[in-house]
Amino acid sequence: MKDVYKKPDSFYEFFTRSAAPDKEATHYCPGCGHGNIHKLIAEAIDDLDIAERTVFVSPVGCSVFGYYYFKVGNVQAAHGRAPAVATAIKRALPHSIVISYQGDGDLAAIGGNNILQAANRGESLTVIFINNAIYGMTGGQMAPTTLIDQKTTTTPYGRHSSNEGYPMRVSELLSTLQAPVYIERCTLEDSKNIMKTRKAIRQALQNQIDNKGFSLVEVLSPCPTGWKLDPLESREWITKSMLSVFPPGVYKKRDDAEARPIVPHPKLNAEEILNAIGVAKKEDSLETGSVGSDFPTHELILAGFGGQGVLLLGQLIAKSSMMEGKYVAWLPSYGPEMRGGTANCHVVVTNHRIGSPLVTNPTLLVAMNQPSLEKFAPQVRPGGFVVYDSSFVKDVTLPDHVTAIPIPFSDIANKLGNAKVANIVAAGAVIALTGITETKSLMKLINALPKKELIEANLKALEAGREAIASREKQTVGV
Ligand SMILES: Cc1ncc(C[n+]2csc(CCOP(=O)(O)OP(=O)(O)O)c2C)c(N)n1
Ligand code: SF4
Repeated sequence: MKDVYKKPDSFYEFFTRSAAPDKEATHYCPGCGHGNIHKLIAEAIDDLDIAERTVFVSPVGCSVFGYYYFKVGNVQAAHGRAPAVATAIKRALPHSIVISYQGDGDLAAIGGNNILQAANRGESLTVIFINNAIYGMTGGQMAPTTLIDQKTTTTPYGRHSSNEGYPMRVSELLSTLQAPVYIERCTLEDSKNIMKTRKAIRQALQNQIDNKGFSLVEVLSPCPTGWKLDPLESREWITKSMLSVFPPGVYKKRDDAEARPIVPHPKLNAEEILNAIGVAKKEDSLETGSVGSDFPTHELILAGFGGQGVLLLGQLIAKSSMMEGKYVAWLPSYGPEMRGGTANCHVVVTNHRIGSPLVTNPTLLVAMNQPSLEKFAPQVRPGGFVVYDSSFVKDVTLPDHVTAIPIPFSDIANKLGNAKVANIVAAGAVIALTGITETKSLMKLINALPKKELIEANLKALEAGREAIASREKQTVGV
């Protein structure tokens, strides 16, 4: 047999998340164990020939960007909810191979009950549990697995059992349950143990291929950044400090476990689903609201940096439209990272019930910064509008089928004496352009905002936004 040294095929050729998108670097810190474990998983997926049917569920934590690396099906789950999301995928697609990849904050803290219930139900999943005894992504806070006396940003004098309890031993805890078929704890302290981890990951995947039930591999993994050690010291710290608290080994292996029968679930159409959950389809499901049938449907995406107030902008438009008897939806979205991400919200305002709050092809985009324009402008539907903050957005290339409206929201807000009201300038512009809601309804909401000192500037900002549009020809917006 010939040894072949190459990047696993289950990885993308380039990892576009990293600073240099044409390079092979990941976003992980030097010496971080996530990289090792990713590689072991990707090699196993290749060798077991399951890439076509694998779904990788990455929740929140440093592993959140799994989808930038694994060339398989990917779903990003809310913090701690990967086992529930994985359960849904596995049950809907019984032949898929579902990997729930979770950190210790994610799995043992916020998602503690999720993992317990999934393990107890014996879901046929493969869980890879990265135990680095700390919250890495958010800057090194205490996790349930943090060691006694270990210093973290939230236990600066060390963890004390009298105050914070004891390190949680997840493998031991879950192995008391009847259903799981395989639970093993491994470590990344040295090459020998990395090879053991490799074997355990393969076993856990093979169990799922054989449809045996719930398997979990816990991996003691270095977090040099959170531990404030260099990569070599981190490996030594696992040996010196972690092994006595988290002894490696096989905690559960049910050799008697038999392949579980795959029970096909009935496929229901929309009406049958509504009946099954007790919501009978009503004749009036498309009844119009109190605004009349000629009110057009507005589907907006409002986007900018976190802190620019785009979520509030969307809330104000939605609430004010709701006060006027329209059907509305407001769906916020911000990156899973703690800071520095973009924020956006989807807003639907219409005269009939809304099936989904998701806006895929907006009638109008408000872009408060360059990345938002670049990301969402291509989605704007033909005949739609792109209103952008020309104080910041300088490089504008837009599809021919949209109308671009530059307004210097931030410069206008600064002239009014407060940069914070740029989002309200945008609100004035949106209202004037679309007629989505009435200025007086929005003024009522502004008057009720908690920051009373901003009321005057906000009202002026609303008017300034309206004026910026007033000079333009009246156009029909919405569908
Ligand atoms: C609902 C929710 N609560 C809190 C956070 C903040 N948060 C992001 S990552 C994280 C901890 C992740 O730690 P861990 O699971 O141990 O993963 P690691 O980063 O160490 O790999 C927290 C609390 C969030 N994103 N969402
Ligand atoms: S903070 Fe820790 S877990 Fe996160 S990438 Fe860095 S070393 Fe890895």
